[in-house]
Amino acid sequence: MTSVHIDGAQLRLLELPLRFRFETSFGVQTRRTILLLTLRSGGVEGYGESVMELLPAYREEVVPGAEYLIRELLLPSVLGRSFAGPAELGEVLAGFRGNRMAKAVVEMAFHDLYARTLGVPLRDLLGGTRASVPVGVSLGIQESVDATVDLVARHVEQGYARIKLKIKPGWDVRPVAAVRAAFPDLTMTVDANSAYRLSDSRVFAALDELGLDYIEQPLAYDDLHDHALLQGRLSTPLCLDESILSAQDARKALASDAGRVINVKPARVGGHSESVRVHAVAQAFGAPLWMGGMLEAGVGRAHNIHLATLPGFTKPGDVSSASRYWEEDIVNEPLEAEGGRMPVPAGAGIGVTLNEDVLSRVTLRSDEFLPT
Ligand code: OSB
Ligand code: MG
Repeated sequence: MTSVHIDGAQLRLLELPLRFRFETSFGVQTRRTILLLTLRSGGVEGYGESVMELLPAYREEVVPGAEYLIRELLLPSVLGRSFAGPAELGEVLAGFRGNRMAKAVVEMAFHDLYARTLGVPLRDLLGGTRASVPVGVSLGIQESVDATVDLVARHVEQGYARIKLKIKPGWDVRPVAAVRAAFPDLTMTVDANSAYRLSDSRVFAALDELGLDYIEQPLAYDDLHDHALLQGRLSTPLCLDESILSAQDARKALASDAGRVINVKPARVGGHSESVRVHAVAQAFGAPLWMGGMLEAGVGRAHNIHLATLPGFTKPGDVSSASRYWEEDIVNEPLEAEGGRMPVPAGAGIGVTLNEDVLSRVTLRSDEFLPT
């Protein structure tokens, strides 16, 4: 087993403007604030990108908290040490509770570093096989029903294999029914980001009639119990996103029928190793998976694509073309979908290189770390 010694790190804070205003039930995003971690070993580098936001809206973690933990706790506990693989590094991180998104920055950067040291694509290290992965697109809340139908039409033309519409109370059945009327055969889903309660039975009954592939995270992020009650009343499968932070969460959710589909975001569950365990649980239950997204820039997007090559990721993911999110991405390689599929970036590790020119313009802060 190859041992990789972490001999240096760089942590950058970036601010990247989105090409669109992204409205969900929990708020509006117009930019991403990103922690970009480089781990070094000899001449080799591995990269990790954060997904948490500035405010605790999707889950609890926030950028300043993650930055503090990465600097003061996570990097000091791995710098200057050798690991015989990602599992060994994972054991160190498992010594700290929660904060899975912060840990995932380090865990995923190490996966990339380790795969690049071995000279293999990250996909191979994770047990993936496919050369491309199925992709859909997640569309934010628009200002009118007409604007929603137009936006869907543009993305259908681009070949996305599934359209997901963000919904919130007051913006649900009307836009979704209009899109369904315009596109009777479209593979469609909705994502509520925890905005509803079990008592919103009229909305759920109406959505249940619209031929949705699934309803994503309708109820509270910490409430599997009510999701199970709701699933019992609907024929449309529920998909869990925010509720699943681990393979154990996935097991409990699937065993109690709180959902029948799982959105995997490696950053949400603490990284690739836990994602592979979530995948194994879902496979054991016969539940389909798909790759979620958190509006990632090129590093996070490349990580997600590699993980999505595992065989259980049968439904289209939210790893859409990078050019729809960014005027300029932080990596040199274009990550563009075609015909509803995203090709896996070729080469070792995650298969992308940093665009230092773009990075120099979007970096707010940068710090170097050496073993003490
Ligand atoms: O719930 O899946 C979500 C973006 C930010 C936070 C949460 C979610 C999302 C998306 C966008 O739906 C997916 C993407 O295009 O990256
Ligand atoms: Mg979601």
